[in-house]
Order: sequence, then C-alpha cells, then structure tokens
Amino acid sequence: MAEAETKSIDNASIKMIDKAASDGVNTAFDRAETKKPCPIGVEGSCCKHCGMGPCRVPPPKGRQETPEEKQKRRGVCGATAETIAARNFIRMIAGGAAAHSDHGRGVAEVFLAVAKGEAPGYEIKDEQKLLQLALDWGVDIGDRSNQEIAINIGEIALAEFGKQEGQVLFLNRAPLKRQELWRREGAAPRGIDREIVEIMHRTHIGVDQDYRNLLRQGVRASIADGWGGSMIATELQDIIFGTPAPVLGRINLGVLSRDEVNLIIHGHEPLLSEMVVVAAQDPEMIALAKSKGANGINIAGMCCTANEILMRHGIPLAGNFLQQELAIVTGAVEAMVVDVQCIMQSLTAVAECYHTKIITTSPKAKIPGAIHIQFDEHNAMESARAIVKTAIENFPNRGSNIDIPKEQTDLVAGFSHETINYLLGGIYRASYRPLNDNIINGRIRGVAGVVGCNNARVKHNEAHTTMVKELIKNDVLVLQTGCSAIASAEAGLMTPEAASKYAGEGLASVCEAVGIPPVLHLGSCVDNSRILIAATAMVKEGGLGDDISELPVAGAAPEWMSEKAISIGQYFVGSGVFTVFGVNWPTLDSEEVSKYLFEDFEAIYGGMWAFEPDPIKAAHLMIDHIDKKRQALGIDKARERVLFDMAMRRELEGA
Ligand code: BF8
Repeated sequence: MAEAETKSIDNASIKMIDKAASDGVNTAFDRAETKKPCPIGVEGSCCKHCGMGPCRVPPPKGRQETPEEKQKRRGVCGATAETIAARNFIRMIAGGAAAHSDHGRGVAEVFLAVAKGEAPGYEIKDEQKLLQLALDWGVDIGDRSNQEIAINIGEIALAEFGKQEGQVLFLNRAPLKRQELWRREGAAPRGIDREIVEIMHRTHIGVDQDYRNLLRQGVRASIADGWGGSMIATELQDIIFGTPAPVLGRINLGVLSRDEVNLIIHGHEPLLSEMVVVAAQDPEMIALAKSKGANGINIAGMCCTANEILMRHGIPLAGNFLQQELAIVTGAVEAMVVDVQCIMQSLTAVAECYHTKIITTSPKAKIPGAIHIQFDEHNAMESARAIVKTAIENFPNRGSNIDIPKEQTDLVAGFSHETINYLLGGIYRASYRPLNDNIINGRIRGVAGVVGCNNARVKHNEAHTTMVKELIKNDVLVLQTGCSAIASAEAGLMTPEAASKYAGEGLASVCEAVGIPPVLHLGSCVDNSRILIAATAMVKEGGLGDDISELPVAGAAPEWMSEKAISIGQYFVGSGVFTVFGVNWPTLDSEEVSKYLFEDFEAIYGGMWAFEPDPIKAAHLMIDHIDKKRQALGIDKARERVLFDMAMRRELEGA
C-alpha cells in the first residue's frame, strides 16, 4: 500500500497527500507521524494549572498499585489523579462550550443589528421561525412588526449569555422529565457564560477537589452549550439566513474549478460567508474575474462554514478538517478566507508554496502571514467584496503546478428538524408520527447521531464511514453534522440511492417510501442542537417513553479531536443519550473517573459515555444500547416480526 493510502480512505485526499509529498509540503498527516502524543497527557493525568507543576501522576503500568502508592500519587498541591483527570476533562468542556457559545453570541449581536436596521444586506428570512421563537420566549406578538419582535428576541438572546439566575430559556423545550432531572441534579445552567466561568474557577488550584462535583459542573456547562449557545446560534441563523430545506450539492476537492477563481470559505460563522456568496454573484465581480482571464468565480466551503452554505444555498463543499491544507496543495485556490475555529496555523506555510492568499477576518483569530480583512457586520458587503476582489486579483498568479482531483460526489443536505417533520408527515400534517411508528414496528431499529471531527491520529474518514455503514446496515437511521457528515457525503452515503445500496431492508424501505437518504445531513456542529430538538420531538410524538433517555437512540464521534466535540458529547450524555467516542479517551489514567463517566452516569442522567476506537465494535455498542431501549419500551418483539410483504410496502408508500 502506498504511504498516502494509509492516511486516508478518500481518493482525492490520497492524491493530494502524494502531491504534497512531491511538492515538499509539510501537512498534518506528516506532523502526526513525527509528533507523537504525550502518553501521560493523552490519558488525562498531567496537571499544569499552576506554577508548581506540571505534575504528572500516571498509575504504574502493567502491575497492581499498592494502596500506599496510590495514596502518595498526587500533584505537589495534593491533587489526586481523579481530581486532575476530572479538572482536565471539564476544562475541555469549558473550551468547547465557550467556542460554540461565543459563535452564538456573535450571531445574536448581528441578529439584533439586523432587527434594528443597522446591518444592511441581512434580513429576516424565516418569519414563521421568528414567531415560533417569540411564542417560546413569551415575546408579545400582537400586531407588532417583525422588526419590533426581533429586537425583543435579540435582546433576550444576548441576555442569555450573561444571565446570573434562573435557567437557560431553551431548557423549556426539553421533555418535562428531563427538565426535572436537570434541576434535581444541579445540572440546569443558569446563564451560559456563568457556567463556563465557574468551570475555570472550580478547576483553579485548590478549589473543587471532588471529581463527582467537578463532573456535575461539566454537565451543566455542556447543557448551556447544547440547549443554550449552540441552539441560539442555530435558531437565529435560521431566522436571518433561512431554515435549511433539502438541497442537492456536490462535495470533495473535485468541486474546485480549473478555469475559475477558486475562493474557499473556511471556519464556522455563516455571517460572513453568506455575504461572500452574494458578493461573488455580483456581475461587476464576475466581469473583473473575466478581465483577469478567469471564466467566473467558484465559491467552495470547508468544514462547518461549508455545511452552513451548502445547507442554505447548495454551495459546493471542498472537504473536512483534514482536507484544508490539501485544498491549497491543488495549486488552484486563489484565496482561503477564514473566521474562527478549526483553522490550522500551517495554512499560511502551505500557502507559501503556492500562490494562495489566506485571509483572516475575525479580530478574535489572526494568523501571522495572513492578510487581515476585518469583517464588519454593519458594513458586511464591503468586507465581502474586498475579500472576493483579493481572490480575483490573485488569479493571474496561479502557477502551472496544478492538480485538481476529479473526485466529487453528489449529496442531499438540508435536513433541519422542520424539514424532517414535513418530509415525514407532509406539509399539512407535519409530524414525527411516521418515524415513531416505523421505530415501533421495527422497520427502523433506532436513530444514531454520528458527529464530530477528523483526527490526524487515525485514518482520515475511515471510522466515520465504517461506523455509519454498519449502523444503516442494521436499520439504524443516522443523523449527522460537522466533519462527520462531510465524510459520509464523500463516501456517497447521503443520496437517496444509498438506501438500497447500504441500508438494511427495513430502513431502506422507509427511506425509499419517503425519498430520503439513510444518512441525513443536519448541518454544522452548532446544529447538533437540531438533533436535540429532533429527539425531543420523538418523545413528544408519543409511544417511545417520556424522556430522551428512553428512546432507542445513541450518539458517537468516532474521529473526535476538538474540545467542542467533548462538550457536544457531554450534552448528548447529559440529555440522556448513550455516546461513544473513538481515537483516545482523556480520562483513561483514572479508573474511578472513567468508571463514573462510563457506568455511574447512567443512573444519574440516563445517558453515559463509552470509549471504543474500533468503529464496528462501537457501532455494535450503539446497536446493543438501542436494542436495550427497545426491550424496555416493549417494542423488541415488533422487530422480530418484521417481514416485508406487498401489503406492508403499499401501506408504507401511502404513509
Ligand atoms: O465544529 S467537526 S473539526 S470543523 S470541531 Fe472542527 Fe470538529 Fe470539524 Fe466544525 Ni466541529
């Protein structure tokens, strides 16, 4: 096997890894070889929270530790391995929750500016969702204008971040039983920022020293992310940019164009990318591109920003996290514009080997060697035009060392909660009833959320696609976001035809009747909030218990790497979902903390973590959990009786 084939399962990526090698370009794939992870840090037993450390407290390997040894195995301040593991773990949650929530705050600020008429170029696109949110938050509708209502909503949304008392408003959307559990366990977040700050306080030297108490705060902050910051981001983005509906798209490095200006939009916040998409369609810009010898302007997305503009505009998607450097290696990218999160600092070094310009736009995220064109939401179109112009003017500098892989795959994206509702029930009787019915009768065994990143420590995209294929083969409907969704789309799992090719007979029959792929793309990482809402809708529809923890569902992030993934996993678990992570696990050096997360959490939250790097085994842990829930609901027998005769098929098609 050629070296590159050990690093990715994706042919386009393999070709570009090879090209990078022959061009002498260093990428994350190379660095992962030369830079091995610290074996102590990776399992959570290194504390560097004060100037007396770093203190490393790993247990002895390969033999039983004596009680005396364990007693002495502490940091200089006396912190035990359990405290250190729990502190490190919840600091990851704080980092992840902060990233998602600061994104949500940015959206809320722009939303308020739009409502006040201070952000030209943006508008309220989804009135129905605006009014729904007004109802949810008790905002008076009466005969007030959309603008007036939106001002109230924007102010309430912004206040959610700094709130000190009460509880985050969107918790009200969860099943009642879940809300009671959160309050009983002290896991109901008061305000979004408060819970994140409290993690930083409690994990400072000499504060909270009980790992259970630390982990409880981790759950609380993660709920503030999923049911707070991320949900605010998703909801307000839908209102100003439109709620996604099914859209046909193309994906992978083959979407780059040989004869057009290629501008890649990379990062997370759609505030800027929405405007860049509009600016690139301006006839004046297209004429400028032609004057430089290009045939037009080709916008392509990367990572979660890509998911946002794919879902709403069908803009082609160039790749996921580990493909960001590879896109530049094609030699055909005039500019890559970035905002925040998951942007490799090496982009500027890779770009130096070609003609690509890296453009940063956020005052929060600058990169030495990049051009900075600050994005100003009050003058968004001007920033967007300056970015597009920079890309166009760079077209004549394109060299001759160009190789765009031909690989690109079709996909259907845009499955918001609202869309799933309409698709299943129809416009006039939108409902989750058909989904619940098909789960109860066993055609669909359960639902899995497979999400998260790429991780250079494991073969690019392999765990995602292996796990997803195994799940759908076993009649589990898969919902996806983030880089995981991109991996499945690149493997061709997000077309309606994938149902007959890869899904089990029961799932395939439902997908074919409804006309959906067996793997649904729900958006970016903040859109994991859509999975929470979908799970809640299943509970509210009835017949599958009265809490998320009773549903036959499971979650996974088989190639996770970011702190955001840990926060997401924790709010899945804290919402009652069994969740499996791959690659490595950051508390493994503390048996007690790991046992608490993997086992004891179930009795408290109804959901618990698991760690399993083998994607097939991980898929079967999820399937076993789904079967356990089916049995508890008394619907396991229905599955055994599923036989697809013509009458059943006709009944399905009429559903
Ligand atoms: O927020 S899946 S690598 S791009 S962190 Fe990052 Fe992970 Fe991708 Fe999107 Ni989410």
